[in-house]
Amino acid sequence: MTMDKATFTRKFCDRLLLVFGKKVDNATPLEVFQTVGLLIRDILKHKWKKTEDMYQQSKERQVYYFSMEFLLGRLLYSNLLNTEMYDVCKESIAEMGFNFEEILSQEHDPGLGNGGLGRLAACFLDSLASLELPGHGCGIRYKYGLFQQKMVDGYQVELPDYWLEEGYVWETKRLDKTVEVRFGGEVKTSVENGRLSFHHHNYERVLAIPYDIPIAGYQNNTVNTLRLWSAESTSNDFHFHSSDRNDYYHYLDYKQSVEQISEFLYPDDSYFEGKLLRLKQQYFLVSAGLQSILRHFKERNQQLSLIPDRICIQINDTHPSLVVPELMRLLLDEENLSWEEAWTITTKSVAYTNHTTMSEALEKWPVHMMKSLLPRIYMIIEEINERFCQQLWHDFPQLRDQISDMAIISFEQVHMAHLAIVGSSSVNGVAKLHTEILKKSVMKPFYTAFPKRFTNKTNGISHRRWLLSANPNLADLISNIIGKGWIKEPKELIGLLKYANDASVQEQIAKVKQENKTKLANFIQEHYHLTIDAHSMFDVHIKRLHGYKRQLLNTFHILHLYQVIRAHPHVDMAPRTFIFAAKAAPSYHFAKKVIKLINATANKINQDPIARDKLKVIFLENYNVSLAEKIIPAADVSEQISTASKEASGTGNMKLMMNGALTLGTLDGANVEIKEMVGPDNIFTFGLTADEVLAFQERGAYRSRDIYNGDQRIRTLLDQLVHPFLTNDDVEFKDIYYNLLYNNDEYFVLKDFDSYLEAHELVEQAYRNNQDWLKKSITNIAHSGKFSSDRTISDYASEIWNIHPISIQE
Ligand code: 26W
Repeated sequence: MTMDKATFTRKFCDRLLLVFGKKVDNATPLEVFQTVGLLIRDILKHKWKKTEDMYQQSKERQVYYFSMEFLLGRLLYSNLLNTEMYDVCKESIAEMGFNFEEILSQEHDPGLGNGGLGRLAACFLDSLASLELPGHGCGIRYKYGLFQQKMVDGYQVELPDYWLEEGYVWETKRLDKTVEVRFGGEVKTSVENGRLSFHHHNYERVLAIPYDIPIAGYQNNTVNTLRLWSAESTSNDFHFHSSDRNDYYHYLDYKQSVEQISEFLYPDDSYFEGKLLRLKQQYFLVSAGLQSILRHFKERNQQLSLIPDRICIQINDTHPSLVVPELMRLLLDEENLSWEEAWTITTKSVAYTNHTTMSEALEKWPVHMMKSLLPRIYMIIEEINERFCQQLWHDFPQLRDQISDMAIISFEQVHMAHLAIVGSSSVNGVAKLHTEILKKSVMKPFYTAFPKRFTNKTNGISHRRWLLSANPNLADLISNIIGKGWIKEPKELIGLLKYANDASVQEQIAKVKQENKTKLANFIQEHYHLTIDAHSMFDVHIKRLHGYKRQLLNTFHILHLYQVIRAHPHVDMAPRTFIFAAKAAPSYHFAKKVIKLINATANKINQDPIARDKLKVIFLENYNVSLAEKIIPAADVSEQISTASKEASGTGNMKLMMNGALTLGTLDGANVEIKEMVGPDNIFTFGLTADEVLAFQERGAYRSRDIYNGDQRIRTLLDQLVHPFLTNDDVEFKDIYYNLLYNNDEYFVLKDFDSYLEAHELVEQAYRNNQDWLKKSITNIAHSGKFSSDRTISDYASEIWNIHPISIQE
């Protein structure tokens, strides 16, 4: 159902009047955005209903992607493309006298995720719908998303992100789909008809209210659902007419404790903290999601044994791994199945994706917490554990001495990764190297016991968001050269390869890149009052701030370059602009110091006339999806420099490659596969390999102090940290200094420094040979089709989910 411009404009004016009581000449940009959003939502609603009906009738399996995070980004632009309303809307808006870009920027970017894991979930939803696959998201509607980051005197300051302030135009509240989730209390048992029954008493009741967001496929009729749950209180349990005058206060306490559950997203990324509220959030998501799926299933089916044929639940890391005991609970206690029946259904329906091997990120809940918050769930976990350990003892004699390492409950902790592996039929890593590390080390005994369960699914990104929408000029150029087929079949990007040496194509690619760089330079001028040379090399390091991602190594390289310039003011080098953007977890002291260091470095260098036309450094605040969309199209160099073995995959590497940036990276995560695709001439790799890092760690053979002693450049850099050089004092960066020298540099920053500098030399040489650089750039774009999430989702669909496209007829 598309519309012509006149109809669109007329409907727009009607809606504007109806909703805001305004005429076009006095509407604000926000009102215009919301009105357009409502009109596009109307279009989607028809298709949404059709999709739901078709799925309801079909016997095909559907997948539910359970995730604590969905980092969607703004939706208007992509929904306009998806519904083929882009041109009509843009022209109509312009004719009414509004600035289209300004209207788009009114949409509050929902920050319901931390980083890679949440953004991956959003790319997957996009690909599921675009491939006409029946797949939905299940998450939490946090009232506050990831904090907004402000820089104050070079320090990160966190402000609340109240993203719902103006309402969220894409969501629909579904009160009729409310379910109840229970916390705390006690469990009593009784024997009824010869069967042990479990009764839950004195629990706290929490209402879970779903808000649905339509997820539209690209120019097809599929509209899937992202269902986000909000926690609300119920007043049913309170008898306000009783004589106890404290009832009212008890009620308010209860209301507050319930609403807290979906209040905010935890800002921790790759670091586990055993906070009770977080455990509440996880169970809330899992219980609400499963109840609603089962209810829906039972509307269509009688036989519960059909569940695995109709439903698949993918869990995004271990955060939703309570699906295993919760599904067991529902089947045992509510549906009266036997343990064996329930276990077969559960394990056949659940699949688990691991996103990290770092021990500090692995979730282990204290037994006492689980027991008191979720008494029945804990009983079920105990039983799962008991049976699993028995099975190991009987079926895997070679693993007998490892049972305590593999147990789900040990040392008074519940190991969620073990629960997830035991309770599912599939375990996957997110890049080849990462999956090998899981199999060879982190999950080795599980792999020995269940080799077939483990597979790799290398991550991908939505080429529609990260190329078609974020970089429309490049997208148009590509379509002019190889046709539009790549939008639906991203593999077709490979057609560009034969133009890699074509002077005219190179020139056009260069022109688009230059326009994007100028646009970013203007943005920086406007918002930061900093002039950067739009013709300098844009070297980009954008991702969460974490020790293992080594923003510190990048900063040391910059400080080293500065040192060289100060010693040789006329040194011949390509002018460079270093661009950072990153949020640090509010309690991650070291990461916040690195932010301050980057800002202090920027301050020093940007003000020094000696460095004026060679070096600029800028830290862009509040990194989020919308900012990424501005930076990535303008990047020349993509910094992917994690300590090898630590970055499970990385997805920023893919986004930047797809936009023609060249990777400067370690052989970590998906960088390895990018290198395999583009070949060694079209990527710059350096540093320790994953095997070397793991060997150093095992043998305890690394000594950062030796490197400090043996390398004058490093001594100079580190000593600057504890002298008044970047700031006026000598204490600001002492923690970084101590971390490197006294804590033995956990992430091998000093070890990889030399090799990183050499790689940078090669980058510079390559950049100076403009034609050769463009050839490399085009080669990267051409090979990036492999890293579309369409490929990833096709792999999940055929190898894990066993789901098939359902074409929705108009
Ligand atoms: C419990 C604390 C916590 C929070 C978040 C632990 C772990 C996480 C996530 C697993 C962190 C994360 O986002 N991991 C990233 O996932 C991406 C998608 O697979 C990968 O590309 C990144 O390499 C990985 O760091």
